Amino acid sequence: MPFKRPAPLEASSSNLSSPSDSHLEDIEGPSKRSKISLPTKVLPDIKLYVIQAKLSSPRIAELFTLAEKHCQKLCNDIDEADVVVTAISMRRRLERHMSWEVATTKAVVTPEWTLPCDCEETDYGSTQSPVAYPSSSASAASGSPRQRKASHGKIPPLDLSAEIRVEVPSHLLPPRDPVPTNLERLTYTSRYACQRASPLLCPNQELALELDIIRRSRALEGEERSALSYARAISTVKAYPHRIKSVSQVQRLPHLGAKISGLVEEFLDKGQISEARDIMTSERFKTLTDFSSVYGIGPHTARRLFDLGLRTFDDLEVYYGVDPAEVDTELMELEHEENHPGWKGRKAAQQQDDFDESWIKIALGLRADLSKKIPRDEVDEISKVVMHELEIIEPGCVSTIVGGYRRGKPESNDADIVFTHSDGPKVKGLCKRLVRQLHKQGMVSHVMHLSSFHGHNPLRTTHWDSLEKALTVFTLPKSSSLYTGTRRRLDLIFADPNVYWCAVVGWSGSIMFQRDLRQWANDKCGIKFDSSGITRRYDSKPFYPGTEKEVFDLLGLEWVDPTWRNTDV
Ligand code: TTP
Ligand code: MG
Repeated sequence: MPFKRPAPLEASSSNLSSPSDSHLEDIEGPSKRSKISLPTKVLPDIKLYVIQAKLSSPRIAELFTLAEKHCQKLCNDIDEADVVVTAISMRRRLERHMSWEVATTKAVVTPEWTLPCDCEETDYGSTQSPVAYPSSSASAASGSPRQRKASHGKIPPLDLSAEIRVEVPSHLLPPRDPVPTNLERLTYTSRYACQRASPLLCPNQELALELDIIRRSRALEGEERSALSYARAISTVKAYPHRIKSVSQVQRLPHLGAKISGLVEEFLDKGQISEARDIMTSERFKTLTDFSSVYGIGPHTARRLFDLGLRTFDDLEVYYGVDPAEVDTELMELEHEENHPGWKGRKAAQQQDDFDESWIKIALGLRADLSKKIPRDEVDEISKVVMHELEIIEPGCVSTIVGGYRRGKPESNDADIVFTHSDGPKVKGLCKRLVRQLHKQGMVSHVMHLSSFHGHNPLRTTHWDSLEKALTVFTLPKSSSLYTGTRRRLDLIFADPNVYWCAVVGWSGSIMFQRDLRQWANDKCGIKFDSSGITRRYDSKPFYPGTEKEVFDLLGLEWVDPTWRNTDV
């Protein structure tokens, strides 16, 4: 963004230049200079404001003394200043002290503007002042004044990138070369889904879909064990690499017992499973499916509503007294970690009807939007926009888009993003700060669950992940080329850098893959694994995998790329 040079500076000095045309540039830290002085030709009527951030107390005192000595007026209000002195080199950091609009009306200079004595004799003159935030991009290609200075060996070279980032350790970034999946070392006969290669679409996808109807019906009816059996069978089918022509091919595969083998046989004969077809035509299944698609309505509530005679979304809206206007304006922010199950318990919570009914009301009002699938490019855009806002409040974060997107799904029901920062303590409280920032920018309208951070607890019996997270409703800003105004579900998950890759693995899914990872870790390694960490059971020793592959290495597993973790339909 172009800066306007302040008139007084333009007209005044030969010794000082006003912000000249060049790009935002990084500057040498003030600590390297032991002594400073104002230029001999001073501008007496300049009002000076010193941003004290990144300056040591002695240096601030020195700046003040020099300003006074040279009759420059120090002011307390940044808005009144002609010149702002700062050691801050990044726009986003500067914006914490003054708005960019205000910055563009002033000369924003580095402390070196108050030239060191030894530099006064150099050619550090009217075209080469140490300007922190110069006015246009004109000289970007040729280099800034300070860069030219560097070529004289006087001042170290500068990084001219406008997006100077806090250094992110490479292990927190995705590997430069993706780790290939050695399919030959994965085996579809394994009992554990995390040892099988499960593509997004498998050669027996129709069979998997048919079995999934029965699984969903069982889950809706509260028959959890049966639902799990079907989920396991489906995950086996998903990993079977050949088209099934005869049931004898698969009878010996794990999780395909007599009952499900019979269904496979029926499918091979008739191209469908009669029980699945019956389920599909039942009013009860259709209604329970619709009702439980509303965030916050679990199978138990869905069944209760059905028993009350409710059948349609209109019935539900009347029952819950949905007022669309209210839905549009209200920001829900619920923080009751104590009483509310963590996200991992989300499904369980829905089953137990643990959800506050006011959530249901909100979710019902948002149903039209939230039921629409999110295409991949929009997930990318959401991530970009969110990272931009995060960079403003905490530079140097990294993130991975997880969930179905990461497994290659062309469309997702929500966007899931895991974040961290190489400086662990900075992660604490960051989720809440980001949500507030996104809300301030008009992007997050609802927060369905905001949990606070607590450490990984290896003794916890129930499987809740202990990461800091917010389940939100998000809308892209109007400035986005993909803006449609459609509200989307966005899950933000913050992990300590030590457990970042555990969180990425855990949230990448799919569900059966995760379930079996935990099972494998427990059965074979004596380790407790979940999205919030890895600990050895017998002494609770934590392990901190430095990469995603290291999570697999630690568990003695072959690497499986996320695109081969599609164990669910
Ligand atoms: P989801 O966002 O619910 O699922 P998804 O991203 O795979 O698919 P979509 O959003 O399109 O519906 O959850 C994200 C990941 O979290 C999921 O892939 C696996 C993990 N997860 C569990 O481990 N257990 C669970 O009960 C759920 C719901 C998710
Ligand atoms: Mg998802």
